Amino acid sequence: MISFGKEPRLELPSQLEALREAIEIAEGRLDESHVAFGRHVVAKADDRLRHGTSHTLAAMLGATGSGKSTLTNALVGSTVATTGVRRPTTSSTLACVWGNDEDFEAGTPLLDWLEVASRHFVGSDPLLNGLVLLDVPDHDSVVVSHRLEMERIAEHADLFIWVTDPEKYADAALHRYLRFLAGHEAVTLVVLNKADQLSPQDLAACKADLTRLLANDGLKSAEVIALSALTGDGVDRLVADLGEAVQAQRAVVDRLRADVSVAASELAADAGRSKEAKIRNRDIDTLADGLVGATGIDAVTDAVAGGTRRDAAAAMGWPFTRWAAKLRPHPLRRLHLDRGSAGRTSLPSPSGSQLVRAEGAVRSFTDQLVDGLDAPWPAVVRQAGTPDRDVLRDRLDTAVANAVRTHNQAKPKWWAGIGALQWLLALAVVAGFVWLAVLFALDWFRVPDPPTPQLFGIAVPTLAMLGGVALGLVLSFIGRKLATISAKRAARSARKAAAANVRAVAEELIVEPVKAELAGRDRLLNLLREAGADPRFVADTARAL
Ligand SMILES: Nc1nc2c(ncn2[C@@H]2O[C@H](COP(=O)(O)OP(=O)(O)OP(=O)(O)O)[C@@H](O)[C@H]2O)c(=O)[nH]1
Ligand SMILES: [Mg+2]
Repeated sequence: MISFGKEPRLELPSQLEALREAIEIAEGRLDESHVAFGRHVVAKADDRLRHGTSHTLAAMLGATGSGKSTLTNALVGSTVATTGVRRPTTSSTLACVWGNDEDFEAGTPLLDWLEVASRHFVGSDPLLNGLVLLDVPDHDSVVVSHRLEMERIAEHADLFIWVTDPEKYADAALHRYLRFLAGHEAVTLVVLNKADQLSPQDLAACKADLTRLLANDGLKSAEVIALSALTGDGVDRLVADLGEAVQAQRAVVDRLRADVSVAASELAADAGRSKEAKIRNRDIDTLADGLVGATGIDAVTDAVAGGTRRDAAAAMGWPFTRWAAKLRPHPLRRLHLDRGSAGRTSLPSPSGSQLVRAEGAVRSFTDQLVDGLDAPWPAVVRQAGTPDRDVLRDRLDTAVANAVRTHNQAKPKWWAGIGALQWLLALAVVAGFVWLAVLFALDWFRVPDPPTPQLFGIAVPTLAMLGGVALGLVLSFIGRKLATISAKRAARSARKAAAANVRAVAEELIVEPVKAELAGRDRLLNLLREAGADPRFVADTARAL
């Protein structure tokens, strides 16, 4: 009996879809040959399903002389296949089709796809209608083309009938193929032919031995059908099994489902075990901190502080010396960081050690994430989370520059107040000076002095001039002190804004790609499970069929 096994969770179309999507993710990440095998399986399944499931391609496979052609004739009921003593006999595949005329017609595209030219129309048999029996060349003669043809047909068949005999049933060549078929048990029949050559006891022993060997190959529930193609003994049992398979029209789907499972299993073996890799907020903080340190942020905040002090001096300084503050270039403009500037800053390029620190921060971030993940994910995640050095440098530079450029560089209102006071005091100084100059001139021309008002016993012009100078200097001293506090505050908030921008860059260039890679990995593992991955089916050589 063909065992159809446990009903898998998903039907073939869903399994195929899962494999198709898994391959997209696996591309470039998992073993290239396994990805290629998966693609091949999907393409073959699409091709086979296009021809429907009403015909079942049953391939007669086995060593030369095992009796494949004789058994074909026995099943057909007449001599359609050449049998012989001279080995090997069959050199090209013969297809025998059961059914009515329409069935034969309908099977033509399928046989064209299979590229089998010799076709025999058997006729109608209610049990076997829909069966396409393929008498295939051997796999073990010296003729290499026979083996290639056998493998080609086995690749496309829906059902395998492995024919062996008491002499050859333990041959390594046969069991090498059978081992590839782990996972294909539902579509595998094993025939022990030439039963007529053995006594009932020897036949039972031989059958038991072959059953044991099959179990070793991974075909644990395979049943051996002992028969004689020559005498016809036991052939009815094979006919019954074939009839059941053809009626159920399940072999096409079961064969493809087994292929999909094998392909998924190989990819799953590459993809490793599933293990959660969580990105914590504090890890992103540490990463962002590490990157801020690599941006030359100190030079920037120094420039912000210096710029603030310079602006404060220009706004609140002593009017008679205020112009001097404007002679020096503005620190922010010098770094190309003033409001309205664009493009790269003139910050010095990060030093070697700064870059090493930045890359170290990136590496620590990815390293702790991939710790404990199976290959290839540590390398894949590291690569996803390692931005190009120049890109990272440019983006960090822009992040810092934008933070400062869009940062509030407006001058506080109280600066204007103190500035106005300074002008008033300067006006008093000038007025006092002019007044005194007039008095001096009058005295010089011996014109009698007009009465000069006094305050606290000092002439008002003198008081205005000296008091204005003294108060102006004191006010500019106080202004400088207050500007220092403003400068510190501005530097602090510029640093905060720059750090926020750097964090956004870290999220975009490092965290998000890493997240996407980890999500892709989880998705891939799920898809492979859906496609029917099973560790028992992993045999690299499965693609030989
Ligand atoms: N005694 C005995 N001989 C058989 C039986 N089946 C086949 N033979 C003989 O085994 C020889 C080979 O049979 P074939 O049917 O040509 O074998 P084949 O597997 O098609 O061989 P290739 O086409 O070379 O791969 C022939 O001489 C058959 O008569 C059987 O059940 N009993
Ligand atoms: Mg033959």
